[in-house]
Amino acid sequence: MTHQLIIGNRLYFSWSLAAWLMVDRFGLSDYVKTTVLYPATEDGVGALMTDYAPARTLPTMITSDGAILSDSMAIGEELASLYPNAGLWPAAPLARGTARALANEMHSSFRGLRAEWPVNLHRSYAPVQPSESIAAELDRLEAIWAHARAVTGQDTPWLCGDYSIADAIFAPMAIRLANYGFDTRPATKAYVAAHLADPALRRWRAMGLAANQTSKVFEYQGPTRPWPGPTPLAAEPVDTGTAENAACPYSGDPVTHLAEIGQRIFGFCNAFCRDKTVADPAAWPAFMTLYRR
Ligand SMILES: N[C@@H](CCC(=O)N[C@@H](CS)C(=O)NCC(=O)O)C(=O)O
Repeated sequence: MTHQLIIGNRLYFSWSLAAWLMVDRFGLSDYVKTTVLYPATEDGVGALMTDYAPARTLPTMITSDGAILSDSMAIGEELASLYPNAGLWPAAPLARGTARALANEMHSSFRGLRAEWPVNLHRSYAPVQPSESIAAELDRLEAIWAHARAVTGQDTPWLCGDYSIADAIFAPMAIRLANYGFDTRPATKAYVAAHLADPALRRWRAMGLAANQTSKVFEYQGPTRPWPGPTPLAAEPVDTGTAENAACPYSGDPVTHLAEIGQRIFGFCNAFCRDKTVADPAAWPAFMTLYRR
């Protein structure tokens, strides 16, 4: 039973990130095949999606039964129904109700932040002074995050106990706060840092960096600063050398592309597998199993 998730450019498309996390973060990647579209502008999405009508926005999931879900929360809810044991929502009613309320508020609100501070996975910016309306939205964001933690009372980095749809849908917001330097108050800083360190989010970013489809259209104009997440292991593609491994850690196919990682040579079955690993080796469990051997 395979579903198809259609997403946008991983460097910029925030709702696509949320939906993809609802798949990858809950171990559902074997059931959902991902297709990436690269519209030249946000207005250009619909023109690329005529095969998926009536969907015209990203993300869209087409289920194995043919249901067309062109909305990130609908995708999350359907995945939660299809895979009830995957833990997309918390099991306990108090945590689940709180997670649902927060996720839906994220989905229906925070329009100022969404419009003024575009998400960017390949660069961050010198801290930006929030406008009055954005400052009010930031206060609201911090209030509901604090509320969720207080009522569910669990000692995890996430909002309602274990990572849930509520965290997946706030991941782009956490990146925004990091992008524009608003991750300063202690609880917010810790939550943003947890997202930036999360291996699933790091895999998404690594694939965006590997695809390298940068576009000025989606960029905020302002002075940049280094990426605020964990520094990846040093790695680079190389043309010559002998790989330690004969088979690609992902596909098991013969090695054709090489990278030097931690002063050792590893091989992969295509350029994308190599480049996504080079972008952040520690994000990839199959590679790290090989690396630690
Ligand atoms: N409510 C939708 C919003 C999706 C959305 O607005 N996606 C943007 C890209 S992030 C898009 O496809 N825009 C093109 C358009 O609206 O024509 C969801 O949650 O998935």
